[in-house]
Amino acid sequence: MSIDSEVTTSVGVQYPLDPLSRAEISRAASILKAGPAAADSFRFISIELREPDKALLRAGADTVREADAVLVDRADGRSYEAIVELDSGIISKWTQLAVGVQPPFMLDEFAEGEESCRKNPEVIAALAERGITNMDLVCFEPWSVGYFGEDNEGRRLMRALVFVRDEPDDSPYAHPIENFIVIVDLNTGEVVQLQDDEKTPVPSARGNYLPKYVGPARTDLKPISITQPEGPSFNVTGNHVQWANWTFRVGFTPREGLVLHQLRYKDKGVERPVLNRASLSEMVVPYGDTAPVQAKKNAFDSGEYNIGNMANSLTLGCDCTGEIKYFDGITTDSIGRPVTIENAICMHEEDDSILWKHWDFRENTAETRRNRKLVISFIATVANYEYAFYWHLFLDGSIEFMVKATGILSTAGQKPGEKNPYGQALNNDGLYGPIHQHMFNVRMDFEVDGPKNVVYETDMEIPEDNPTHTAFKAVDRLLETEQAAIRKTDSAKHRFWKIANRDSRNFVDEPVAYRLIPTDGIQLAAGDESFVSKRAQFARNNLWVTAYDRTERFAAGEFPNQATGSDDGLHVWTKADRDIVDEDLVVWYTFGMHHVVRLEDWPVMPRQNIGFLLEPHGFFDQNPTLDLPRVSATANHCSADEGQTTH
Ligand code: ABN
Ligand code: CU
Repeated sequence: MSIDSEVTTSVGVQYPLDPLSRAEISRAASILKAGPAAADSFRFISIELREPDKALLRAGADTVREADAVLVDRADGRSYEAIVELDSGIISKWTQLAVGVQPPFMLDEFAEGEESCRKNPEVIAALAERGITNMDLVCFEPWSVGYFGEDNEGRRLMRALVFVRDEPDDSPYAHPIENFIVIVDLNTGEVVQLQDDEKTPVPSARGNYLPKYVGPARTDLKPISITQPEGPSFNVTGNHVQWANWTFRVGFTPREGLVLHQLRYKDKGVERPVLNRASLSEMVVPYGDTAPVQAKKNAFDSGEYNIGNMANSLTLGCDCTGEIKYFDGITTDSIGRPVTIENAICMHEEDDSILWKHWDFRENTAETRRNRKLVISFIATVANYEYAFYWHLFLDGSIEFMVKATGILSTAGQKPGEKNPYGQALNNDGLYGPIHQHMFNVRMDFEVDGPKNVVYETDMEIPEDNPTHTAFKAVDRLLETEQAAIRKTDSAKHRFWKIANRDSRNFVDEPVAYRLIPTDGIQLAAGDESFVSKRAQFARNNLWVTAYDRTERFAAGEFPNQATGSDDGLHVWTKADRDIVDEDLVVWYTFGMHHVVRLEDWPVMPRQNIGFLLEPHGFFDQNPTLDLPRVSATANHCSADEGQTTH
């Protein structure tokens, strides 16, 4: 087994929340290989920073660098969790997980699984029966088998959807081989099942978006150049960022991708905490089509595939424009070597139109201040789809989380002329896009002016005593326990939630707060009796609040791959119904997109924005941006030193 040359015993000077360096990953792997993971049959799934205890960090105590590792032993299919102390080399935990626990798939397993399908004689013969003989053009898309009530005897199983291209750069998604599924054991490489059912003709019309197929690009659009002649307004030291009044630390994990740590807003010279940690905790994409292949599609792209591992290396001018600061994402391959995803995280500023304006019509003067946002993002490719994840920080203390869903539909085939009621025909050749949802959950370890917070639900109410018939007011209801805090959005009540600190009072003696504006607050459409709903219970509701527990990290549990959903995740932890009043608490928000496929989503989908907002709500004593400068006069910016005289 090869061991990376960067093995070292020195870990250098880091902040305790900095992701593991390449050297630290190599060291953790070599310690495990010299110990319990000596056999060649071990596959590393992840080696990542074990974040130090928050109480220790807050107290400024010394912390040690530790790695959390997850491994699979291909010899017997058992999985393991380990903790390695990097300085001492001590393995402080080596735990065999229960039979059937399947950590996320690795990228190299995708390739190995596809290869197992491609060279399998039964698969080759069955495809030949369908007239498909060039195996190089066949794509076996490595989905997890998920869980549908069967006993998989602890096997690590990929359920390959199969597509065929006309030539290597032809889009496979135009040509699904419907009713043809290959199930592969990723530990043994064995094809365990071939499901070769009704021979629906493969749609032959192409669905390409490459210029060579589409034709010449239009020429009418003049360049837009974003220039910051004096450079960007952020300062970066290691993983620490300071921008406008904001400070935070950038993190990256294989499971979550981008993580924000210690997000604070400097107000009157004091750095006030808002979020201790925020990241995508899980997502699921369940399909509503009952066709046999489609009904089993539900991708937990974080917990089944480690979405951080699938982060793109971003390209200047394409993925982000302007004055960019990139951060690499460091992850692990199957043999424990560090893998650097260069430029995995992009950070830049964007103009964001006006922040505030008023024209004093009596004086004929106008004051306008422009907004700008700091964009911190990463983009992951999960086979067919791209998800671009953005945190936006604004000058007024607002925060936005946005997902741009793009890429290519996961398609299906029907007989030409048929009209599947659960999908949208994409052409007249049998290709259709089944209806589905993209559901996301973001975990936010709030710390609004300190660790002890409460959550209120704020609804618009019309009082019974309403003689003028005009009355409406906002009414706060304290959510006292975890069960009481399992909530759905209610747009008729203009519902939002406030995360407040009752020990920190604003100017008018109210608790300082941030509010969560629940945009895109949809819920899972699949019935409660479905397997996917039992596994993705986080998506049955929009708000969950838990008492902080460092082991509760991911909304559908630590290992949702092939799991039943019965013993881990938000719905299990909240059964304890812990007190969440004036406690260190974590807010989990589920939101999503109900993807009713349209023709315009083909052959590549224009981005759909999905997300939510966090806004200061009595956190500041007034608009915190009065000190913004007027926009300076330039040829194409309206401005005047003494105020504008037009509006
Ligand atoms: N979107 C499901 C998926 C993710 C990664 C690899 C294959 C399939
Ligand atoms: Cu979609």
